[in-house]
Amino acid sequence: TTDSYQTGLTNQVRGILDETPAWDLHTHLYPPTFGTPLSGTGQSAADANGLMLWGIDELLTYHYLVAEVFRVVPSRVLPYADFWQMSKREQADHIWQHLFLERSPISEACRGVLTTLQRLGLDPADKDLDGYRKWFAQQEPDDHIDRVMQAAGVCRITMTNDVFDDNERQRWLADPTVGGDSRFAPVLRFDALLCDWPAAARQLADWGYRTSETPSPDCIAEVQRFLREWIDRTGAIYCAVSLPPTFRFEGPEDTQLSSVIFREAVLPTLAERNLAMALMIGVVRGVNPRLSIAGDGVEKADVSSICRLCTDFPQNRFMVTLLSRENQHEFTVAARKFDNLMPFGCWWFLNNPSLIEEMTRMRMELLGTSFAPQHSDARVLEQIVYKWAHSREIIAKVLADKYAEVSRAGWPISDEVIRRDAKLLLHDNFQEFIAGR
Ligand code: RAT
Ligand code: ZN
Repeated sequence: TTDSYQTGLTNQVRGILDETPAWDLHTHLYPPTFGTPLSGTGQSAADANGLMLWGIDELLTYHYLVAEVFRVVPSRVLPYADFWQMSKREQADHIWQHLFLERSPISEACRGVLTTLQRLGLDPADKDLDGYRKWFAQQEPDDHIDRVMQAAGVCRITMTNDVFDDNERQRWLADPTVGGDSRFAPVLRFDALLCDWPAAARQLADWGYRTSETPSPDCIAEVQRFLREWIDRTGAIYCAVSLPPTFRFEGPEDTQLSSVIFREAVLPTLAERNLAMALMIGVVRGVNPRLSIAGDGVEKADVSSICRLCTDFPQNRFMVTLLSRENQHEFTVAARKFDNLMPFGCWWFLNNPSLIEEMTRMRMELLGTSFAPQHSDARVLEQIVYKWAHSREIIAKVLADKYAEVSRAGWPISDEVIRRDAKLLLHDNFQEFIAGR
């Protein structure tokens, strides 16, 4: 029957997708060389400001869950400042109590913790937070990364290396080999250059670059020198910024300082180095600043600015993801017009099953297999397990529907065909795009 044919096909596609290694093209994860705040048994002393976040307390205090717990225990009851003063462990206890024990953990971020525990071989039904803590404390971080990548089906993790984050910057300066773990690919991130040029100009001047608030040709040359030095130091495979919904690019006449920096310093340097530029557009920072990193929101971005960039800079390649659902159709159509534009991922507030399905379906219908459907945006190592498990399931479902449609039109689908397409979607489209092929 058609129904059992469809079920068989979905299982076949799911099986192949599960076996196909994914290159996670945007995360906030780091190898142990950047320091790890949770010391396992095999590990030297913990580094309180270490950047490699992992373990159950980090999973439970993910900023998505911080936002959710304040809906249940409002700041009228537990003031924001009191929450932020709690230790990580106390925050985790609080979130576990209110979002997992006293309510059902059905939000995507809660469910993610369950999937992660389960796929690491722990039993969510134990509801034994201290038991989970013991298990994580027994893991040696370096081996644990291998195990987690295996469980997630991820063969490479892409970092976000923020040059304006002092904690991270110092680590690159102190140890040139800090980024040498081949499981992790570096990405140079510099939001401040495009979001707050006057502040960035002062910072660069402090670091010894001859920058000024009004970008003269000399200043542009200095920003280029800064970018080249950090591209070389990190070995970045692409460069990235996240931008507010108000971001506009209006061509050569645009006199906004950040546009001048983008046009004259950033894009020419990237073209010279053959590096793609990732733009993540639509975040409104600090809608509720008292929630700190959990307090950002979303608004619609301007797709015509992306088209303008792709037109004016044919020597550059743009990887783009937009945070607003309302932008997705217009943006996917834009991707049909520009071969130097690669749509990627279902970002942040869009990383929910219903929206992933809708976006993936639309992208396949408009772009075939020529896009990068997902990235994890993981901040805590083990999150790649659930983010990829949940997304693979949806990508499989949509892909199977599409295969069923073409096979009804007489086009044969085989394991080999599915394997080829899975590899494109989870790995090769991104790899080829950043390589400039
Ligand atoms: O998804 C997130 O965790 C956000 O907080 C941001 O990191 C966002 O993904 C970004 O890269 O700016
Ligand atoms: Zn991110």
